[in-house]
Amino acid sequence: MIGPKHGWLERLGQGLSRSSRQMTRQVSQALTARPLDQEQLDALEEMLIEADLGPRAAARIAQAFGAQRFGRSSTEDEVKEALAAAVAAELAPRQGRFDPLGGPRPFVVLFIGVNGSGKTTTLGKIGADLTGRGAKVLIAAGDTFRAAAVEQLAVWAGRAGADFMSAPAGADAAGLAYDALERARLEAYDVVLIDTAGRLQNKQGLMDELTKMIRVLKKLDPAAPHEVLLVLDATVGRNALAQENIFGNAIGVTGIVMTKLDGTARGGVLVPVAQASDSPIKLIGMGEGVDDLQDFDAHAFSRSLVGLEATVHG
Ligand SMILES: Nc1nc2c(ncn2[C@@H]2O[C@H](COP(=O)(O)OP(=O)(O)OP(=O)(O)O)[C@@H](O)[C@H]2O)c(=O)[nH]1
Ligand SMILES: [Mg+2]
Repeated sequence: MIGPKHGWLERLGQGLSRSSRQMTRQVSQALTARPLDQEQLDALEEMLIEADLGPRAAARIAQAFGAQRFGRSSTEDEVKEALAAAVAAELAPRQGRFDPLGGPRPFVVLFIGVNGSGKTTTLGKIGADLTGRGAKVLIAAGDTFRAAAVEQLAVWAGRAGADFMSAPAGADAAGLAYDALERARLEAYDVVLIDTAGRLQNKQGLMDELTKMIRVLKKLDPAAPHEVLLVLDATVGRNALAQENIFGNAIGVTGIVMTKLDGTARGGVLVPVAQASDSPIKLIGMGEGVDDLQDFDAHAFSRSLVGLEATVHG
């Protein structure tokens, strides 16, 4: 887990405000006008699809909503409460826990995803959170393709007070990953965070490199990497689904991080991604700052997504 930051519920609500406006602008008006009928339920389903929730979840949420409120008149808050409950029912089974200090040491985390999705930023936030909680953290710049990537990561490592390893541009990323884990074992690190490239010459080249990184890590520790986080950018909307598909099929992903939920009206896309993926949603990114990463809480997320004040599920 990520150490809960003060005011994270407010930040979640604020971050998702564009998405919640998109979700509920038409919905609330349409559904409070008269007692709920089939025509309104069909319109609701359409609107949920438009809000990127995907056809299957949209159909189920509309059905669950209808089961609760059919034939009754509703206030805006009643609409939102019923919608939040229906969305939470979809997401709760897809919520997972990122717990790098609760497993074996050193705990190895690999960050993968297309270029610009937020891998390096997410790694930096996690590094800072872990050192802040007293962990001994080693960060490895496994993106050896882009020189600027190493510098960007070095800044995050410095800020976090974590140790940092890099290799010359163009060096073998798998070799660096191996060296990092070897050092971490010798020097008793708690966690090793390994960044990767988002783009190489071609897609197959990237998948081959990631597969090789995982293979060489396993030579040192058959259980490593203990976590393979696929980082997806919410602002690309339904494109995130295609990315989940490609990486999920090629690499053994263990958890999803959905980033940039603060900068988009398309936060609803988390729902179809959660359902398409074999691995749960573990973390969400709500901004560029060091504190803008949260554990994924399906209940709080669902409430914020429909514009209700988020609460922690009791
Ligand atoms: N608003 C917002 N911006 C974010 C978030 N996460 C990352 N970013 C920004 O997105 C941009 C790309 O993030 P990076 O972490 O560099 O992405 P990357 O996946 O490492 O990209 P490559 O190294 O090119 O593969 C940066 O400008 C980040 O500050 C987020 O949760 N919210
Ligand atoms: Mg990067």
